[in-house]
Amino acid sequence: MSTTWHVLGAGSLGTLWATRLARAGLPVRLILRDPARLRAYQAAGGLTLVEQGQSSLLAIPGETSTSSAPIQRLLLACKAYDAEAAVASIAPRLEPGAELILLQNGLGSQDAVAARVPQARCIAASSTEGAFRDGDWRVVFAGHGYTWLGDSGHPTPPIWLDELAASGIPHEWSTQILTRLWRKLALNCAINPLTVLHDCRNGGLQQHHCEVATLCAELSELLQCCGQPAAAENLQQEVERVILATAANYSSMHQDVSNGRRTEISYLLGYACEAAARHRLQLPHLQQLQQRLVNQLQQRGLPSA
Ligand code: NAD
Ligand code: KPL
Repeated sequence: MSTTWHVLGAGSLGTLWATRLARAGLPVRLILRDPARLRAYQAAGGLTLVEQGQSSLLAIPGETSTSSAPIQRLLLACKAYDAEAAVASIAPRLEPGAELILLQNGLGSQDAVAARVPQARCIAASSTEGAFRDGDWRVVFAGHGYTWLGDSGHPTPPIWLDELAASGIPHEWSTQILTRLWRKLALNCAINPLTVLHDCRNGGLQQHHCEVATLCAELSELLQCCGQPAAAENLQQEVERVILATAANYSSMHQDVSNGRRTEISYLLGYACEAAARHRLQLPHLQQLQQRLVNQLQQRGLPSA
């Protein structure tokens, strides 16, 4: 009998994972915020995945965090700023040796979660897949990509990677997951805040080449200083490549701001600036960028942390 995949967070990535696992015949249960959300979910009859214009409804069972069933495997699919509280809400249900897969972008939330549940194995993930909700309980699979998974404390891969393969979830076990997370953080710090400040698509940053280059130089210095030289390699080149490859897209932070949603700033630029301060590293452009972004968020009445 396969271990149940508990998925906490029925947003874009949570739905993308839950539906693919369930479609492969694996046992999945969705953890929802409260009884009202659970009732709404049950009324909808399940989660819908829209892929290449085709919709499929998967009747995945739902529950709230207060259900009594023990949890052996949990996919944590909420935003970084919700991760610690979400894990605290299910912590009493974790079985000894439980495994958590943390899908949060940026850095900082993974350590906070691990400190909350020292009895569990925490596996961090870095994903380039793209999905968005086009309605309640519906997700559109927008961008094929890859998910790297790893546990910086224990290099042994978990036994359930073959279940991801069976579900068609492209992935790779990485023994250098921290390097992957730092590299993605640096990319996001070099691109996302500028797209908000210049109110442009990623491609619009081609007009701000010098600003991007200066940020990449400071971010590379930070990565070196934090013991992540591999994450610093050719950073500017990769940032420029991503700007070109995603020129027509709005960055995730731009989308959050323009939809009046909270951003993950504290786990991206905020984390980078705190790390610089800890190392007594002067990175004036990165610090200015953070201040400009905070001002912009405050002007719009959005949380700046
Ligand atoms: P989302 O906002 O679409 O979904 C998060 C869900 O978690 C929401 O439905 C929210 O209600 C739920 N949630 C929060 N706290 C909860 C709790 N205590 N109990 C139950 N549910 C709770 O977010 P997303 O876009 O799926 O992003 C999740 C993470 O994945 C983020 O860190 C994001 O940066 C990262 N990511 C997303 C994408 C993408 O394409 N969407 C791609 C790569 C990485
Ligand atoms: O990950 C991204 C995002 O928008 O969050 C990219 C496309 C790489 C831009 O930083």
